[in-house]
This record gives sequence, structure tokens and C-alpha cells, in this order.
Amino acid sequence: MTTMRGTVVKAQTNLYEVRVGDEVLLCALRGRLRREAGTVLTGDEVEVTRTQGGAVIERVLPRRNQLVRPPIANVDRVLVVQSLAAPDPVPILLDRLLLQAEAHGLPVVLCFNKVDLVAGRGRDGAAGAVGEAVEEGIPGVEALPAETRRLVEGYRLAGYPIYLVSARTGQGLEALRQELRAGVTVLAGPSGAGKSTLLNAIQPGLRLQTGEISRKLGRGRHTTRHVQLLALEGGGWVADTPGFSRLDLPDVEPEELGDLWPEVRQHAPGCRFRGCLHRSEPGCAVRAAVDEGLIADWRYQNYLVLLGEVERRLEERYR
Ligand SMILES: Nc1nc2c(ncn2[C@@H]2O[C@H](COP(=O)(O)OP(=O)(O)O)[C@@H](O)[C@H]2O)c(=O)[nH]1
Ligand SMILES: [Mg+2]
Ligand SMILES: [Zn+2]
Repeated sequence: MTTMRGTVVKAQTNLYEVRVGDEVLLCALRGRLRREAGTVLTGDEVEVTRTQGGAVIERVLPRRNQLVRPPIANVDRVLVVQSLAAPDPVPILLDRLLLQAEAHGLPVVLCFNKVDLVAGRGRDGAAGAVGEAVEEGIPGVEALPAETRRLVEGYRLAGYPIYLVSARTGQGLEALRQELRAGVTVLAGPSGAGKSTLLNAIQPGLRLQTGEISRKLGRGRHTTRHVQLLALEGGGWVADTPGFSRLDLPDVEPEELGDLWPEVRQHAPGCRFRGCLHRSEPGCAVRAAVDEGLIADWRYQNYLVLLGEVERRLEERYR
């Protein structure tokens, strides 16, 4: 009996769509896999064999990572979508969302949407060539209002790949398509940021299930949500359900918070003391980096706010 290797693109109750090469097989589970729920997730790499009636999943290969909401395995990146206006970005909420992604060990791509609503209000009054992947500097960023520029540059200093796009005008979408063309992408971001619109603009015909709808489903009698991977024409897959709607802090110790904060993580090895919280300790390389403008001051201030929150949570636990 030949064993084939495939990827689960849709998990239903005891029935799975598995992509094997160019084919999608509807598979049942081999008996021993059937005993507990969640043994097979969308995104799982599996071994399947054909049977008289169809095909069965024989084995699930080890997962690289996994999310609970939505239930999905082997995610390659989280595309965090944040609108530059309507709704306005709230940086510390975005920072909390990024912490969730970091805590799951997932690479983040940051997408600022609705650039059409703010471009042209910057210093020189003209929209520049926004939409390039940002590596050195941010093309077009000078066309943005100063406050938006500070926001975007803070995350650039953090090291996140950044895309400035408009799902409405199509600005910047081609570069974003390129970024998503391999592997599995899960979207995240506040309601109203434009996740559904963006995905439909990237590939007309795709329909991202909105956060609103999935929350309603989640409250219903059958709380199991069936997440599906949608194939992008240029390659790559995107989950049809956004993730990370909760903004609670990951369960970390105070001295671990910096590990989840890329620009703190980058500079912390230079601190004089191990376990430095980067607050007021002498010889702190993170504070030095803030003073030198290598870390955005507002990002550092948000780090301190969330550090305080982690500490308070710890105190309450021992009270
Ligand atoms: N001006 C503008 N509006 C947008 C853009 N993208 C989405 N929208 C609008 O923002 C609202 C929320 O979009 P939606 O895709 O439902 O957001 P989601 O909750 O993140 O899925 C809708 O009214 C969209 O038409 C954009 O690039 N520019
Ligand atoms: Mg939506
Ligand atoms: Zn330090």
C-alpha cells in the first residue's frame, strides 16, 4: 500500500480535505487517530493511503507550531493588519497583539492598511511610492502625517517587515502578494482594519470569514470552528479565519517579557546584568539604544507599561 504525503487544507468533524500534489482527497481517520479531538488540524502534514471507499489519514507528522484560535498547525507567518485611520491605530493594543504572535513563535509581517486615508497629509503634501517592502527606510513614508510616520518607523526599528497598502486603491498589494506566495499565512488585527477587504483585494474571489461572523459562530452550540486554507494563485495559503483576537498578555515572568519584544531582545545581550528589566538598572544597553534612537521611545514606554502589568499580575498571584 503506497503512503502519500499531503497537507490538511480543511478539517471537518472526522472528515478532512487533504491536498496531495494537485489533488484534494477527502479523508477519514485511521481508527487510532479518531479517539481524541484535535489530533488532526488544518495545516497538518499527514500521511494518507487510499482505501476502497476513498482515503484515510494514517499519521500526523510532527508540528512546527500550532494555534488554538483558529485551530491550525504549521503556520509560517502572521500578517498583522492595522488600519492607519478608521479605526485609528492604538499602538499599545498593536503591541499586545504582536506579543501574542511572538509568544507563539510566529514570524510577523506588519501591514498598515488604508494608506489612502492618510497619504498626502505629510510634509511635502504628496503621496509617495508607498507599498514597497520596507528594508532601508520606508518609501513614501514622508507623505504620511508625522504621527503615522513615528508609528511606522517605531515598528521598522523593531525589525518587522512592513507594508503600507490600501485595499481600496490597490496600492502596495503586489509587494504584499509576493510576501505571501509561500507557506501558510494567518491574518490578525483589530476588527475594521480591513482584513477581509485586503484578502479579497489580494485575490478577488477569496472570501475571508470575518472576525464578527466567527465570533458569533464561536458562541453557538457547536463551538468547533472549521478553519480552511485558501490557495493563493501566486502560491501560498491563507487561513480563512483571523487569529489572535484576544489581547491578554502572554504568561511570562517580568524578565522574560523582553524576549518577546524584538528590539529589546536584540539589544539586551549588551546589558551589564543578566535578568535586566531595562527599567533603571545601570549599564542597560536597551536604554542606551533608546537614547541613541535605535529603539523608538514610544515603543520602549509601552514596554515599560506592559512590564508593570506583568509585575502586577505576579503580585496578585501571591497575595
Ligand atoms: N478607505 C479605505 N477603507 C478600507 C480599506 N480597506 C478596508 N476598508 C473599509 O474598512 C471597513 C472594514 O473592513 P473589513 O475588511 O470588514 O475589516 P476586518 O474587520 O478587518 O475584516 C470596510 O468598510 C471596508 O470597506 C482601505 O484600504 N481604505
Ligand atoms: Mg473581516
Ligand atoms: Zn537592560
